[in-house]
Amino acid sequence: MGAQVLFCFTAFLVIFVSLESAFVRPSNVKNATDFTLGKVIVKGNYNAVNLYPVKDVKTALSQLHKKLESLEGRMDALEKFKPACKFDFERGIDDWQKTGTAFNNQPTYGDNPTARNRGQPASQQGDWWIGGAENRSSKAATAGNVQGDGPQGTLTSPYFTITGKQISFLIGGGCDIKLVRAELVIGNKVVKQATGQCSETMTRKAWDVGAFVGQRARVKLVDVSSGGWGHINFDDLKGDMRCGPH
Ligand SMILES: [Ca+2]
Ligand SMILES: [Ca+2]
Repeated sequence: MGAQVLFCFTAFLVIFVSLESAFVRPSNVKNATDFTLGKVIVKGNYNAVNLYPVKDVKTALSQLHKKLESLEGRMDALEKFKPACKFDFERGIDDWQKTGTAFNNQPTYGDNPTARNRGQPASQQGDWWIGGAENRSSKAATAGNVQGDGPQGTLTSPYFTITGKQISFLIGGGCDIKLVRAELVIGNKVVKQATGQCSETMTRKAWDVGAFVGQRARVKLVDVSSGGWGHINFDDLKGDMRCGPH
């Protein structure tokens, strides 16, 4: 009987020592189920998972971090291959968003002011442009038709990202910037404005946008006038800008 007790005690001692050596707890273990690996807190029954030395985990996290940085660098590199933004309305108003009725007939085809002998050529880029007072939304429509200054509304571009110092555009129509204008909008803030010269003829204007590199922006055409010269003309927005979600 004494020999049996001694055998059982010895067997228990061997098993206990084996278990303790198999599951070495880190010094910062507060209880049997939680422990930390650097800043990583692992919760649960760690007897049921594989344990790795802290050094290995830190090495693995460092390698993962480097791979993520490399991937981010590649995505930045791909960004440079995206085509630059250009809004010239040669294929319609694209994804520009309308409110009100001022821009219902847009874009306008051809030099419609000259077609009605206005004496102020539109000087548009290509065949299509935004002519706030015009009413010629197809080649087949009667040349020279107008909707006049009465309608009011806005026309807002899709988002683009500013990538450099300058964007430019053709602008004409009214000349009261309080009533008819183009705005550069970043977030909900208007950071630049421009208007025409009380002539249907568009001329190129540029905005210095160097302070906004990397920011998402939109251009908004505004017409809140129904009086004389209560319209805005616009075309060929281009420059240091890229389209897309970034
Ligand atoms: Ca055009
Ligand atoms: Ca108007």
